[in-house]
Order: sequence, then structure tokens, then C-alpha cells
Amino acid sequence: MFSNASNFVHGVDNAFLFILGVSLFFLVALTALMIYFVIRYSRKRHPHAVQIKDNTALEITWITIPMILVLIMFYMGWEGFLPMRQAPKDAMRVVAIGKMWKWEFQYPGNKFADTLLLPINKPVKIDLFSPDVLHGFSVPSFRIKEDVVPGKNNYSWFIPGEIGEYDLFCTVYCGVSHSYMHGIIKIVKQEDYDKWIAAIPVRKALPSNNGFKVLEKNGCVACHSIDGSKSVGPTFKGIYGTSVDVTIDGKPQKVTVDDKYIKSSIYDPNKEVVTGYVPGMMKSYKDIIKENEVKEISDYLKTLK
Ligand SMILES: [Cu+2]
Repeated sequence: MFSNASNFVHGVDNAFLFILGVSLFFLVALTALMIYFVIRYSRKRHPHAVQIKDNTALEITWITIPMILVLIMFYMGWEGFLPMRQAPKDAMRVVAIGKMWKWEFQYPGNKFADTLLLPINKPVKIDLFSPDVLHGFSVPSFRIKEDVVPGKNNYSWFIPGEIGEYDLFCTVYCGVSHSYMHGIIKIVKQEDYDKWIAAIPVRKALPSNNGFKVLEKNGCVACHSIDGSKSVGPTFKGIYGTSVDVTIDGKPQKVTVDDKYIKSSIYDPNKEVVTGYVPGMMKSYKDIIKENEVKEISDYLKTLK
């Protein structure tokens, strides 16, 4: 009856089914007892209430039985949970990057993919990384759910046991497009995985430029790409020196992207929003990015042709 989608399905489902069974038993038993008492002790049949005092055997029973039941629940939950925090040392490593609002996966050798494709029956440790806000890494079929916290090294691991496609959800409300933050996990045969990973091009190492470091440190590149791809905010590629349409106080205008505009976009990001992008998405970095760092960003953007 259990699926073999991951090695955690049995442990989690055992605890779940036990708790569900106990709850159903008490739901039915207590409801039946209530109905019985309502009839048995109605005023018609039982006009005078009787006071009952102390029943040691009964009290011991209703303390002991529930205690044993909840201890079993705890034990089963613990048994299911513990292995989730014990990733094998030789597990394959993939970094899952959860960002507003998509999942991206970084494989060894600086290869990136939008789908988490993995070989069957091979333990994999997923390092969870967020450049911006809280996200949740949840794969219901695998019975896995872990928080993806900026600045914290969290992880998940599992052994996929069945070939197929599984849903990956973000389970922490992370902003406007949270509901679109959906990913696919594909489990395939080892040889298919080998072919797939070999075909992915190696992404060039990130620039070691000072301006880029400021952008990276502050999470800017989570919303502004440097390769021209569309994201939450306008891409940085080729933007310097161009003229863009912006909306100022509700009126469309044209501005040239120069040092002055870049500084104003960092310190007062909602004043001149590029047309087509949602105002209010970016906070001011006034006390976070220093003036000399703003200059470094400008210099870096000049090089992004
Ligand atoms: Cu999210």
C-alpha cells in the first residue's frame, strides 16, 4: 500500500496512519458514547442526578492508556524523522536555490537546471539556499518538507525509489508570485541522468568584480539577472547608458540609465520604476549599500554589455 517514491514514505506514513487510526477510533467511540448517554440519562429515564465520587481504577486507566498512545505517536514520529537528518556521507550533492519565485538547481561542476533531475536509487543531499526571503522545499510524494532560510545552511536528503515526475512546492508564503513557485523533480535511470547532465553547459564562473560582489552580497541578482533573462526586476545586462521608460508619479517618462539614475534606483527604488514592473517590489538600500559601493555597481554595470 505504501509507495516507494522515497525512503521516507514508510516512516512518515506509519506515524500518520497510526495517529489517524487512533483519532478515528476515538471520534467514533466518543460520539457513540455521547449519543448513548444522552438517551440513557435523559430526564425521562433518569430524573435525578447521582453524584459519583472517586474511582481510582478508572482514573489510572484514563491516564495510562492515552499516555501510552501519545508515547507511541512520539516514537513513530521520531523514527520517521530521525533518518531525515542523517544524510549519508557519500550522497550526491545538489544545491536547490529557492528565490522569488522559482527553483533553480546547481549541480557539481557549476551546471544549472530548472528541473531537479536525479538518478533512481541513489542517495542525494540537497543543500537548500535562499538569496532573498524564506521559502519552503516540499515534495509531498517524498514526504519531505524543509525550510529554505536565507543565511542558514539547511538541507534535505532522500533516495528516490521510483521513476517518475514529482511536484516540488514552495510552502512558505514568500511574496506576490509565491503560488507560481513550483518545480518538477524527475527521477530517471542512471544512464539517462548521465546523458542529461553531460549535455548541460558549464556556467561561466561568476565575475570577481567589486561591483558584482556588492550586488551578490545584497541579493540583488536574485531579481535582476546579469545575462539578459527576465526576472522580477529589469536585467542589468546592457542597461547602462540606455534610455528606459519609467513611471514617475503615475506619468510615463524617459530617463537615461546613468550613475545618477542607478543611485536613485538603489536608494529610492519606487520613485522611478521601469514601465512594466511592479512598484513596491524593492526596498530602499539607503542604509545598506554605501555611496562608494553604489559607484562600484555603476562601474560594473558599464561592463555588462
Ligand atoms: Cu517561495
